[in-house]
Amino acid sequence: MRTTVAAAVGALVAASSTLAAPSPKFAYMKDRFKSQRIPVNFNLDVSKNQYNSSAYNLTDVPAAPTAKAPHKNVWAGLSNDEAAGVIGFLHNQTDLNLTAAADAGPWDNLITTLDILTPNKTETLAFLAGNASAPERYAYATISFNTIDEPYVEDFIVGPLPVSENTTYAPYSFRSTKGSSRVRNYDADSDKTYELFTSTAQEVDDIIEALLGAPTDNWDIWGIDPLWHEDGKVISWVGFWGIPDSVFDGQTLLPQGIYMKFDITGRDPSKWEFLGWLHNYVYYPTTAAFRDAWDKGLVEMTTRNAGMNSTWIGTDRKGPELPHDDQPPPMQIAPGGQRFSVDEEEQYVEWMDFSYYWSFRRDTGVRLWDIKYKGEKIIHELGLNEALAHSRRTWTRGMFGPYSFELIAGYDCPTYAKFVNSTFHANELSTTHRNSICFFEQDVGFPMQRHTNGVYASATKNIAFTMKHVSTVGNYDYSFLYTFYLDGSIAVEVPSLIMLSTLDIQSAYYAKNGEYGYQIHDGLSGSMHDHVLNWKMDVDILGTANTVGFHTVEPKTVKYDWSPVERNTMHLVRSELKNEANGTLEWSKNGKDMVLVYNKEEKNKYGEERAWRIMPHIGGAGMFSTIQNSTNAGPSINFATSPLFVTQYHDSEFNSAHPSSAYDPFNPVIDFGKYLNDENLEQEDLVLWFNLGMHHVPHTGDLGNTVHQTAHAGMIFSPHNYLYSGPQEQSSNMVRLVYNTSSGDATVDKVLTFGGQTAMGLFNLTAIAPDYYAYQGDENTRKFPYDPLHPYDDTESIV
Ligand SMILES: *[C@@H]1O[C@H](CO)[C@@H](O)[C@H](O)[C@H]1NC(C)=O
Ligand SMILES: *[C@@H]1O[C@H](CO)[C@@H](O)[C@H](O)[C@H]1NC(C)=O
Ligand SMILES: *[C@@H]1O[C@H](CO)[C@@H](O)[C@H](O)[C@H]1NC(C)=O
Ligand SMILES: *[C@@H]1O[C@H](CO)[C@@H](O)[C@H](O)[C@H]1NC(C)=O
Ligand SMILES: *[C@@H]1O[C@H](CO)[C@@H](O)[C@H](O)[C@H]1NC(C)=O
Ligand SMILES: *[C@@H]1O[C@H](CO)[C@@H](O)[C@H](O)[C@H]1NC(C)=O
Ligand SMILES: *[C@@H]1O[C@H](CO)[C@@H](O)[C@H](O)[C@H]1NC(C)=O
Ligand SMILES: *[C@@H]1O[C@H](CO)[C@@H](O)[C@H](O)[C@H]1NC(C)=O
Ligand SMILES: *[C@@H]1O[C@H](CO)[C@@H](O)[C@H](O)[C@H]1NC(C)=O
Ligand SMILES: *[C@@H]1O[C@H](CO)[C@@H](O)[C@H](O)[C@H]1NC(C)=O
Ligand SMILES: *[C@@H]1O[C@H](CO)[C@@H](O)[C@H](O)[C@H]1NC(C)=O
Ligand SMILES: *[C@@H]1O[C@H](CO)[C@@H](O)[C@H](O)[C@H]1NC(C)=O
Ligand SMILES: [Cu+2]
Repeated sequence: MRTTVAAAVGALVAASSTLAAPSPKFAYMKDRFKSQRIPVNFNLDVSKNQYNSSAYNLTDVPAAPTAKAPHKNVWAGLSNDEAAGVIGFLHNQTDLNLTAAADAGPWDNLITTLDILTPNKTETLAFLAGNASAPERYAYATISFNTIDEPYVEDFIVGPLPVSENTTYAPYSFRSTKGSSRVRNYDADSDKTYELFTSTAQEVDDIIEALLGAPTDNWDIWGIDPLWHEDGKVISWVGFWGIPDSVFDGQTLLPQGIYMKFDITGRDPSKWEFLGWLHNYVYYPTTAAFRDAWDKGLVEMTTRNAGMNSTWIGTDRKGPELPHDDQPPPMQIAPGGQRFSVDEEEQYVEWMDFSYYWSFRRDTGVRLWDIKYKGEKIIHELGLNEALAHSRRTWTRGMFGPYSFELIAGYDCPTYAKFVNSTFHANELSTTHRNSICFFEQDVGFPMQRHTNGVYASATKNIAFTMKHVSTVGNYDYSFLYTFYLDGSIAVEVPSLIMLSTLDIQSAYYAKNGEYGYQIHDGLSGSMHDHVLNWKMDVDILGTANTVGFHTVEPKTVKYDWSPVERNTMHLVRSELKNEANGTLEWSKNGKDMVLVYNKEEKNKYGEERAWRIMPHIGGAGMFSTIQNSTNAGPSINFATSPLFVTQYHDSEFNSAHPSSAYDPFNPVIDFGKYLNDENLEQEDLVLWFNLGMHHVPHTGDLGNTVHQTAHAGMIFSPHNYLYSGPQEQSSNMVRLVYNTSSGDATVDKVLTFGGQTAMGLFNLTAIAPDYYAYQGDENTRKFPYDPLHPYDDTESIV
């Protein structure tokens, strides 16, 4: 039997790699293979499968295939016309008292963002099953209400679309755990607070100049986000930051170690208060106290973080050139052309036995929908919910769409990738990022399967299909990859490249700081923090009634009839998740649990559930926030408290976080903790929420950028007893070399290629060299007033 042979060969390999000379046992095994008469052809048609040196002519590359989506993409974002209709409709609602975004000041109401309201799954499934027409389209708009003393933001549902006499608007509250998406905005007056920050600093301009080398005007001054809430007061900590003397935006590497604390409660600047100076771990509660200490020579002069005029914050090549590095490196080409099909109109893709739809949202970027494998749905929805950077400061954004810029062919994606646009709507503008999503196949670099024995050597290429986009949110560049493999696996990966962040209060400066990070440059500590990225995976394995099972390997001591002594062995223990009370999970120590999802009614012929397994794949998969019960972010980041959660699906439990929560983190629109109650998880529609990320203690290697190689995390989802064998066996890109075993020297008698084609001929690399001068910026179309023929271009105002 196959497994027996594999086990025997495993032993053989182990023996040969550990022993210098073949042991008698090894020799015996080798002979056994030699004498074995393995039929080389099985039932293959050898003439068809024999290696043909002229198999594939490069001059004859087929055109890229196109797909026709089986149905309308009901998750697709708003079209420009839909967005314009919604904005025009809202401006007509006198109750909202809106000012055009382009004219709005801090005391005007305005529409900030607009997106599709994802339809309820119940309606969507009926449509997908052909039982109902497509769900009506609705938008949701986030409106900032600023004409009042207690400003707030709130989301509104607008629809049905397109706008007609039937269109109405109403607060969007059914997906909030507090029953409302209204959030107080405590930071509506940044123009006025900025005036206060600078005028306060200017009072000690002489000290600033003596400590930092230049007076206040020469520094950027900005505060924390979100603001802190202490004893009912709204607190801003404000720091001095160096202004880089180049195009490199390394400002977050240039904290100057002087901080001011303000109480900016309310909208009346006359009631705001300066609360103190912080320098070198000494807190001065008044400017007078700071000046007094200075005059007495008690303020210690510390090493300056004066890097703005040097190249260390930049990303350009530095240092001696590496050997042979001036020669072009290996590269991948696609000699056979594109082997997947895309329906750009409906945002639908097919590759091998996979198909799915995609959508693009302003808050979370790309999402995948209705992922099918071999014709069966396995995942209804897969996408990012929120990313968190947390230390003594906290940072969440919920805005990955706006920063999903054009990709760099040949670097982000191979030159042969298919590139498509993405569009988002904010500030009454619709912005299209050209070529910001790419699709490509590539050879992963190691075979999907390989084997050598006494009579043959075989291998299957590991060709994977990836969809990718990159969001550069401030100083973080997150690459988001969805990769599909021939063995049925689907991986979610985030290599993130971080223009190093040192946003922590005080600890960013190097002083007395070993407990919070390493000193990484003159006057600079790489302050430690966590990155947590939360994902939603709405699984539907052979129907929506699903169960999570744990198949755990445990040690066991057994007394067998056939053995006089007890034997220490291992066994498989099966259990199932019953209830959301137990739905907060950690990855088990020693990887002993296999976490499976299946429909209990769907067993294979051996009586095993046809399952899919989720497991950590790369790097910081399965991590979670070190800081629990965050003093900064409170319940708004409850999604980050454990590596994996399982909940029962509800149309109302759509996301684990909400972008507006950062305004008032202790009263979040969505408190993910509230999703976990006592609901049943057995044979229900289930959602898995998992975290990827890293505990980031920046070291000198993080300068100027934290690199993708180690700041990389991924999760993988694979068939488990789902099929009767490994589906990679279907790939034609497999070879088997059959040796002649009769003579002493191995010679290859036959090469079986199974229909796979070897590309032959000359490939014109010039024709695929990217034209980097064709890289383009954004295209913006103003929606109010709306004039699609005269797009308005302003690449600065991207939110
Ligand atoms: C090899 O390929 C060429 C060109 O496609 C074809 O004409 C020929 O029949 C093939 N030979 C075999 C043995 O398949
Ligand atoms: C490949 O195509 C070129 C150009 O059409 C032709 O000259 C050449 O004969 C072809 N080679 C084979 C093996 O078919
Ligand atoms: C808004 O009101 C104006 C004036 O009544 C009307 O012409 C326009 O069609 C309305 N727009 C929408 C989208 O309702
Ligand atoms: C409408 O907004 C303006 C500012 O844009 C404000 O001055 C005015 O008081 C508001 N009207 C009402 C009725 O709230
Ligand atoms: C669609 O209709 C069929 C036949 O009435 C029913 O069995 C099935 O459950 C329906 N599916 C959905 C998703 O509505
Ligand atoms: C508005 O709703 C009514 C009643 O449902 C319907 O008859 C009419 O066709 C709708 N109008 C539009 C423009 O959809
Ligand atoms: C940086 O360079 C500018 C001139 O390019 C100079 O004016 C400034 O003083 C320099 N700053 C520091 C901190 O060296
Ligand atoms: C991508 O965006 C550019 C610029 O707006 C546009 O010219 C092009 O047609 C778009 N491509 C598609 C497929 O929509
Ligand atoms: C499930 O949670 C309940 C309540 O927290 C606890 O008593 C029980 O032991 C848990 N069961 C399992 C299997 O973990
Ligand atoms: C979170 O911290 C607050 C304040 O320190 C405390 O009152 C509360 O009990 C804590 N909650 C949990 C769940 O630990
Ligand atoms: C979607 O589901 C929510 C929550 O169950 C419900 O309140 C809402 O009415 C549904 N929307 C539609 C259009 O059915
Ligand atoms: C290779 O491609 C370049 C650019 O498309 C073209 O100018 C050149 O003629 C091609 N060379 C050959 C040998 O086909
Ligand atoms: Cu980091």
